[in-house]
Amino acid sequence: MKQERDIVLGLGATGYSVVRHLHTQCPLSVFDSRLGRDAHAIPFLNNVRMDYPDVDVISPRGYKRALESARRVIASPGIPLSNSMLKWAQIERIPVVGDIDLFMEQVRAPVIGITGTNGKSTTVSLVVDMLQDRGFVACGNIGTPVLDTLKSKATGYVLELSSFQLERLQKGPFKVASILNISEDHLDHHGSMEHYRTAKQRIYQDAEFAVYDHLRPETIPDKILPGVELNRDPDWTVREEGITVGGELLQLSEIALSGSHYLQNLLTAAAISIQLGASIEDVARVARTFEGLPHRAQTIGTFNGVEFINDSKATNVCAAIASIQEQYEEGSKLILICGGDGKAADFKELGVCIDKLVSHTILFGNDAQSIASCIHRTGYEFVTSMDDAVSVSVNLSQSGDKVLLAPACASFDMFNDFAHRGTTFTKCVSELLG
Ligand code: UMA
Ligand code: ADP
Repeated sequence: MKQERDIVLGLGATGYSVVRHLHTQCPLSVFDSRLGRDAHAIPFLNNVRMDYPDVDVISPRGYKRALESARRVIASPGIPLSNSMLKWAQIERIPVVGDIDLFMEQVRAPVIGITGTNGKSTTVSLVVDMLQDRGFVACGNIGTPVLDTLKSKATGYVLELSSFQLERLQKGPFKVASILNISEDHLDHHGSMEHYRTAKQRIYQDAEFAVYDHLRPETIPDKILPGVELNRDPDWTVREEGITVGGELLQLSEIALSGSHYLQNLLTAAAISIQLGASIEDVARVARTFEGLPHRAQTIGTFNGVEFINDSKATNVCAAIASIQEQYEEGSKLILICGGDGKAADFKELGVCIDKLVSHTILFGNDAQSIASCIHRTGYEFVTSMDDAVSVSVNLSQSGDKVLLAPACASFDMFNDFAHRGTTFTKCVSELLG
C-alpha cells in the first residue's frame, strides 16, 4: 500500500518554498535533475540538507523507486512535461501539481491572476499600488513564491502567472483574471504556439470575472465570462489623449508612464483594481506617481549627450520590438544591444524592425548569429561581453543618440537573470563614462 509521501521536484525558489510549506504536514522527498551532475549549482539543496534533515533527498538514479511510494509530485514551474520523472509519474498515474495549486487550496482571501507574454510584472505592481489601502500583495512569477506569502496578513493576492505555472494549474477560482497579450515566447518549453496559448487560457477556466483586450483577440476568454472588454467599451479605452477609466478621462499629462503598451498595462490594472473596490482616485494617484520598474525601459543616464536605456526585461521578440519602436526618434541614431538565449524564437520580425529603425546592432550570446541572419540592411557586429558591447556603443554614438539594451532573449547563457544583465549594463556604462 502507498505511503502518504509527496515528492518535490526542482529545488529552486519554488521547490524550497514547497518544502517549507509541507514539511510538517507529510513525509517529503525532494529531487532535482541536476543531482549527480552539478549538484553544487542547485540553489537550495544545502538549505534543505541543513534545515530539514528529515526530508529525503532522492539519489540521481532513484527517482523511479521513489515514485513507487509517492502520493503526488509537486513540480516547479520551469520543469517541462517532457522531464523523465514527470513522464514516469504519468505512466504510474501519480498526480502532478504545482505550487499554485497548493496555494489555491489554502488561501481564503481574494486572488487576482494576471498573465501575458509581456507587461505582467508592471501590471501586477500597478494593481498592488492601486489596492494599497486594501492590503493586497504581489507574488508568483514576479519573484516571491506564492506559498511564502500565505502566512502574511494580506487581505488579497495579486498573482503573476507564467505559462509554465498555468500549464499545470488544476483549479484557479480567481476573482479577476486577465491575459494581457500573447506573442511568441517559450517555444523551447511549450513546443508550439498552440500549446503556449492553451496554457495561458487556463487562467480563465474557473475565474469569476475577466479583463481582456478587444484589439488582441488572443486575450479574449474561450469561455463566456462576465468582464470588461478593454478598447471596445468606450468607458475603458486607450486614446490619443490618455485613457478612459470607467468613463473618466485621465490625460497623458496626469500619467507618469509613457508609451502605448504601458498605457494598456495601466488601463488593465485600473479595470482589475476597480473591480476589487479601488476608486478612481486610487487609480489617478498611481497613474501620477508610478514611473516603471527597474530594468524595464529605464533610462540610466545621459552621458556626453547619449541616452543609455536599460530594457533588460525585454526578453522576447515582441517586447524588444515594442521597446525599439518606443525609443526610436527620427533624426537621431538608435544603437541596439541585443542577444542571449533565444528560447527557439523566430527573429524574422525583429530583423525587419531593426532594418527599419536601428542604426547599428551589437550582438552577443548563444543566439547572436541567428539574430544577425535576420538583419539585412543595417550594420551589426558581434561581441563576447557586456563590457565590449558598451564600449562599442560609445564609439558609435554621438550627442543626441540613444543606446538601448533590449536583448529579445533570456539571459541565462551569460548572466544569472535579467536583473543581473541589467545591472551589469548599468555598471559598465557608469564605469566607462565616469
Ligand atoms: N530543474 C529540474 N529538472 C528540470 C528543469 C529544472 O530538476 O527538468 C530544477 C533546476 O535544476 C533548478 C530548479 O528546477 O534547481 C529550478 O526551478 P524553476 O526553473 O521552476 O525555477 P524557480 O527557481 O523555482 O523559479 C520559478 C520561476 N522560474 C521559472 O519559471 C523558470 C520564477 O520566474 C519565479 O519567480 C519563481 O518560480 C517563484 O514563483 C522567473 C522566470 O524566469 C522570474 N520565469 C519565466 C519568465 O518570466 O519568462 C517563466
Ligand atoms: P513581464 O513580467 O511579462 O516580463 P514586464 O512588466 O516586466 O513584463 O515588462 C517586460 C518587458 O516587456 C518590458 O521591458 C517592456 O519592454 C515590455 N512590455 C511591457 N508591457 C508590454 C506590453 N503591454 N506589450 C508589449 N511589451 C510590453
